[in-house]
Amino acid sequence: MTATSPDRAVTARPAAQPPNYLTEGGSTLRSWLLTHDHKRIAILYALTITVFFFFGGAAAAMIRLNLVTPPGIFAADTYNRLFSIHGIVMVWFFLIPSIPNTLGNFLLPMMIGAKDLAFPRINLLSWYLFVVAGVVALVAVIAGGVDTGWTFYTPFSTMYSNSYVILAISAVFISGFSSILTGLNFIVTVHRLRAPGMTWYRLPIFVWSNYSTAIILVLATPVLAITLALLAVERLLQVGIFDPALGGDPLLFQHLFWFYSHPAVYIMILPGFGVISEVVPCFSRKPIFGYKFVAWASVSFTAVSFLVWAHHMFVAGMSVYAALVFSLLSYIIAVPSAIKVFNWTATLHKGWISFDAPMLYALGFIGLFTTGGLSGLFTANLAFDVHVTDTYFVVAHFHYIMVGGMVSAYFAGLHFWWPKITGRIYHEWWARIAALLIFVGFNLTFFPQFILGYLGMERRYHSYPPEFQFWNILSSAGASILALGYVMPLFYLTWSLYRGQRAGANPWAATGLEWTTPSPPPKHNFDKTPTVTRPPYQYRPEPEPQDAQGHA
Ligand code: HEM
Ligand SMILES: [Cu+2]
Repeated sequence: MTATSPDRAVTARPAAQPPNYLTEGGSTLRSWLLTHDHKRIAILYALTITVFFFFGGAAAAMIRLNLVTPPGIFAADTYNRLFSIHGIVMVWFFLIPSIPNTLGNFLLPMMIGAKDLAFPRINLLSWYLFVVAGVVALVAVIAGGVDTGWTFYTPFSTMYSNSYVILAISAVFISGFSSILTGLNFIVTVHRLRAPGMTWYRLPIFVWSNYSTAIILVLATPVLAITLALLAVERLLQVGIFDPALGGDPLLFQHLFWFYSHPAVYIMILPGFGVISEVVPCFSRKPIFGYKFVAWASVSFTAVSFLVWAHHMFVAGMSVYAALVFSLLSYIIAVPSAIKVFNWTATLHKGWISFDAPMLYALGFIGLFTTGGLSGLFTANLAFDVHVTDTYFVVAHFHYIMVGGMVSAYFAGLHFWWPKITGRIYHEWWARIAALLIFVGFNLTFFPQFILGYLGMERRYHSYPPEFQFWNILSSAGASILALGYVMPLFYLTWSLYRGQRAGANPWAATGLEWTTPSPPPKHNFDKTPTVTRPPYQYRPEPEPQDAQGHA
């Protein structure tokens, strides 16, 4: 489909739009800041996390700038603060809230035929907590920063670091409450507010994914909260919990931290799986292959993600037998991931594929996530991991998944639902160019890091031996392309808000209840609660009569 395809049902109608959630209820700042509408709260979140994304991105740019030539332009201490704030902001203030709180908030009620989330006020509270947490994080940075890395390992963080650890962990602690409230809200909504006929097996995979994410949010986040509270107790009161000099156990911190943080990586990636599972069937014009397997693969992460945390600790000094068990369990977690990749691929097979921007991002996701997942199998291998722990190999692994995968999925979703959310159509060609730049820039940035790690370049150092410079230059060059790719949507998406064509109700001819509403949707989503009679993804594997253009 191209931007001019009649299938988009573009109404070049300059007249006033029918009332929708953007106009109903007022357009004052107050009406936004006190809104209970899940769609407006989604927009508030989107604006907030965009700020954090570029803030974290700025830190990343400085890191890559520093690494162009050893010994770099920043002192070791400044460098430590840069990568710490980069990690903290990207993990807790971008990745974790990214899809659930923006697209999830907007779409979850619409996809199940509900008027809102179960607890609209708590939803707003959740955003306020997030903003307070973000402000505390910024205060920590302005005060002088934190130098522990996003992992806050003890006893460095409790006894030795003289940076603003307490402020930083308070920020993460508060954001945790926001996560828990969102999780609870999603779980109750999916259980209680499904429209008549919306049985579990008629739920879009996006709902299954966000539901599974919500369960992990609720189960894992309290563990992080307790761990950070204990950290604060040791730092402030010198009570021996983690510091061996005080009779504590530093391994305990690592166990507790990763008991949260491994499941948290699935908090970050699962909603991305959900987006891809919507986009791939739509642009292949086929039902998703193996719906039940994909759905249950999502849910299985809520259990298996809690069983592998100690694979982050293979060299930390735990028993070799324990390491063996965690290594084996880590291989198991690859199974549901692989199921998803196989099923998306099978969905593409013999599909009527079109390469619109959301699909380009989605295809990018599949390739990059698979690369990240396969490198995870390398690190899950005990003998190999001893060699690459704390090197750039691990940095490459998780960036392939979290940036190549998750950020691409966020962009796929943002472009896919942009016409629904804003009622406008962005410029397709700019969007395709951005998707391509992001894919190329990403690989150029992070593939060299696999090589660097394998060659032995340690992570978290401001300088490195000269023989590593070649790959570092490539990586920094790639980062410039990547940055350009990330900045472009800011412009063409904003432009579309003012000058873009108006979108019809269903510009992609997609299935799903959200597409049955006007774009942008009215405040209460549905005038009449819909009754669901069919499973999702009832696409026909053939060209729509009008949209033969632009298909490959
Ligand atoms: C196929 C499934 C996966 C396997 C087998 C796997 C395995 C591993 C292992 C063994 C490590 C530790 C390496 C080391 O420190 O030496 C690791 C690190 C990491 N993985 Fe994965 N992983 C998988 C998927 C994921 C996913 C889906 C994400 C994120 C969405 C992720 C994010 C991370 C992060 C953030 C780290 C590094 C943490 C740090 O030290 O800062 N992984 N992975
Ligand atoms: Cu892990």
